[in-house]
Amino acid sequence: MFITPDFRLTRRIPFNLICAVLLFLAASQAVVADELAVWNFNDSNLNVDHGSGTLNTNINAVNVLFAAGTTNNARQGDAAGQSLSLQGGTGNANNGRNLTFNISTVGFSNIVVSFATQGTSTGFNSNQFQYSLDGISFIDFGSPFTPATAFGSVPIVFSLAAIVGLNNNPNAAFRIVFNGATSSTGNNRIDNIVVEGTSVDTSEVPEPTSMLLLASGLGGLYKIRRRRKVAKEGAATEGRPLCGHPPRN
Ligand SMILES: [Ca+2]
Ligand SMILES: [Ca+2]
Repeated sequence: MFITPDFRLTRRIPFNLICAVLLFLAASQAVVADELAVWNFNDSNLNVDHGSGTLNTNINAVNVLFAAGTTNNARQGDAAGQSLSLQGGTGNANNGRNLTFNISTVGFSNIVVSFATQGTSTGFNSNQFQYSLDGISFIDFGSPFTPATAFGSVPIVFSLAAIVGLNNNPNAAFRIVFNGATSSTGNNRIDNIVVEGTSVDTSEVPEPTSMLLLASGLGGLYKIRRRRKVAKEGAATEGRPLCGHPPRN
């Protein structure tokens, strides 16, 4: 059975669809997910490797080492390279000490912190993630976690979207507090620390030029529709049959 296409529908869709796509593109300019800071430790130091931020630890320097890393949670094509390796230290002196990273989240919301980790049987097996709104006072987030014995492929992820105080905050900070080490050489490796957010920077709202292009595009579409309307009215006046069914106005 042959079905005659409904020309009213097929000729109306492009205009509505194109308008919707243009409006979506304009709106999407203001929402861009981004990595604020990434540490891959491949250069065997605590300096940030992508983005900006600072990373510090009060663990005894002799117990801050670097060992084989992983591609688990790696970004921007980073190789496994090295990872940070933190030891319990003599007399397990490093229990209760931490790794702290400060990152400005200005222009971003929906902050997410993630990293890959593994630990030996006598390493830190009870680690607490924390966040700070002022870089001074830290608040527990979630329950203590125990690193797996191997990096594996699934990172530890803390989604902080509900902590609105972390949005657009120049003093945002995060911390991992290590506990549970039972030997001096027991250790915890950490690799590919990533702090991400969603851009809410109003400077990314479409620029005047973009808005002009959008407006001119919509104006052009209006003119096309207007010409079709005039042609339709002219054809009706002359009593000529129309090809299919023109758009309803
Ligand atoms: Ca690495
Ligand atoms: Ca580095």
